[in-house]
Order: sequence, then C-alpha cells, then structure tokens
Amino acid sequence: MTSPTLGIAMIGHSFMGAAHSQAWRVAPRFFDLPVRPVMAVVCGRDRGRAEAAADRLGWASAESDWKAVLDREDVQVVDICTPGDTHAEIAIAALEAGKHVLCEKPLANSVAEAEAMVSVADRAAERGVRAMVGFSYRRVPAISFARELVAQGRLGRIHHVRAQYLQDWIVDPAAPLSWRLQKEKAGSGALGDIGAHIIDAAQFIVGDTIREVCGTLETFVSDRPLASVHSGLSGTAVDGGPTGPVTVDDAALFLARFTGGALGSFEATRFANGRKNAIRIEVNGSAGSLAFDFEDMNVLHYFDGTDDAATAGFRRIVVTEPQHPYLDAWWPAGHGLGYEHAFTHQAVDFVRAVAAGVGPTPSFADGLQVQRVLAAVEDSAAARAWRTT
Ligand code: SOE
Repeated sequence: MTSPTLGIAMIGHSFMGAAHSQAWRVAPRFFDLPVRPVMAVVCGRDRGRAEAAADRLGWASAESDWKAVLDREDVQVVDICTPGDTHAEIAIAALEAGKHVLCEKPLANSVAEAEAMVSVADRAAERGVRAMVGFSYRRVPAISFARELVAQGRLGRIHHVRAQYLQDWIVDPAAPLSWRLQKEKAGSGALGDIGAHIIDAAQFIVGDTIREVCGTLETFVSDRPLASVHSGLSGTAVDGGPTGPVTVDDAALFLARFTGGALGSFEATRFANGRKNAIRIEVNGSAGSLAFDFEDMNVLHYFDGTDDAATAGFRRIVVTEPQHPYLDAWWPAGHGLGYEHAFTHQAVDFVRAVAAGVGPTPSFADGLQVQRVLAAVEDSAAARAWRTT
C-alpha cells in the first residue's frame, strides 16, 4: 500500500531553501512518517534560477509567482524561506488558501505583522490548517535534551540563563550590503536574525518566557558596497562600486528577566571575529547547570549539584545515544549529527503534527512572543531603559 502524501511548495531557494530542501528530501528516508512529503514545487522570482534550483535541490517543478502555487492541488504545505519582508503576505495568503505553513524565523519584520499572522493562523486552525515558525535550533538533539533535563527538575529552580550567538561574516567593512543588512527587508540585524534564535532556544530549554529586557544595539560599519552578486550569506561587491547605508544593528546585547524569576543575558553579534556560528547557552539552577556550544553541537555539559563535592564536575554528555531526542533514526552512538539535521527534525515534527491534526510548535503565537521580545529590546535600546515584552 502506498502512503498518503503531503505536497510541499517552497518559496525561496537560497541558503535556507537549500537547508529546507535537504530536510524534505531526507526526512521520509530516515524517519517513519504517517504521510510522505513530496517536493512538488520550488518558487523564486526568476524562473531560470528557480528551475535550476529545482534541478539542484530535488524539486519536481518550478514557479516564478508564489501566488500560483496556492492554486495548485498538488500543494498542501507552503514552506516560506524568503526574507522577512514577505513572510506575512505569503503566510496569510497561504493559510487563507487552506495550505499548512512552515515559515522561517523571525516570524515577521514587526509585531503588527506577526499579530496579523497569528490571528489568521488561529482562524485557519479551526479548519484544521496548521502553522509553524522555523526556529530550527530547538531540534538540535543536545538542545532538545537540555529541555528534557530541565523539565525533569534536574536543575531545580532556574537562576541564570546566559546565551550568545556569535558570527563574524560581516566583520570586513568590504562585505556587501546584502538583504540581511537592510531594515526594510530583514526587520532588524543580528538581533532578529540570530538573537531571535537564542531567545527561542533559551526559552525552550527553561520552559519559561522573557518578560522584561534592557538592551543596547550597535552598528559598527554604517555604509557598505552594494552587492553585485547575491550568493551565500554575504554575496560579492564590485571594488570601488556604489555603496549604501546599513540600516540594521550589527550587534545586540540585552539583559532579561524571565517570568519565573531567572535572570538572563543575551548577546547576538556578526562581529565576533573568528566565531562562525557559535551558539552558547548556559543555564544555572539550584540543583545543577547545563552548558551547550553549537561549535561542539553533539555535546551537552551537565553539572549535577547533588554529586559528592569531591568528585563533582561538569559531565560531558555525548548526545548521540538512541535514547536521546531524534537519535534512534540516525547513526550508531558516537556518529554525530550536523547543522542540517535540525531542519530534518523540524520537517519530521511538522509532518507528524499535520498528520495528527494537532498544532505544531513553535506556533505562530510563539513566533509573535519572540517578536515582542525583539521589539522590546529595540525600544529599550532607543530609550536606554527597561521595557516589558
Ligand atoms: C545568518 O546569520 C544565518 O544564516 C541565519 O539567518 C540563520 O538563521 C542561522 O541558522 C545561521 O546564520
């Protein structure tokens, strides 16, 4: 008997599109899924490039107008991998057309857009149409496992959450003005692009939300060459060519108070020279601590405060055992996973939720809550004062 299928349309085919394509390709081959995702169509503004992407990434067809995919009967899911300025319009239209939606993070470019998306998603859910925002790092097994340990009470009462997301891809002032550096396209800079990830991951691990923030933002390089070729993260620029203003933050730092009483400190920067994709999260509780670093992503450090003081110490847990989250579908213990696997797990969880008729997480409402934290950090930085979320 052939299994039922779920036709996927992916909008956008750059870096995130490639990561999502890999996830859709691999998910049904390693995980038992109740329905089989079918890579029906990839969409990009330039038909030639969309067709080349379809060929390269494994999509059955290509479209150049995202509205056209909403009319296709072979499409049940719209996967949005475009810059933030198009998320709200595409997600709302897709949900209203009865398509399930997976939308890249951050959910939108403003709280108002995210609110509109949540209200449409709530109405769609009444018709069995599902929506999820793609905070992929939740699905790194060590991060999922960290959440399990906190939920089991292994850390006791949470006192501190320390989170950093460190990159360096624009430390060179000659790096071009790509869309991630333009407010009208990206909403914000390091804050929304990578700060949003650590906000979500930290809240996910501790099972609590940020209620108050005090932040500061900085743009170290305020003018950059225009990108002549858009590829990878940064693209390339012509030497001596025209320049334009950077309209987002290069770095964002903030203090936070969690609803449950924990104190947080967050740092998101694209200027941490030498740090390519370092996501560091440490949580200290009354009964123990946890520490994670994406640069060693198969490892979780755990300190059990009830151990005998003479032999106590951080335990280096290699999160590759079959009993760890998602691991039973993969390789024998010790054969680690990589960046792309989190996207595969995201696709798996999304498909399972859709098939089960339940709301996938993180929901659009979760995305809105993160958006409120981002907006509060921006307000706080402008006012040089604490702001509630
Ligand atoms: C660029 O900072 C980026 O590609 C982010 O947009 C992604 O969300 C992150 O996973 C890697 O870095």
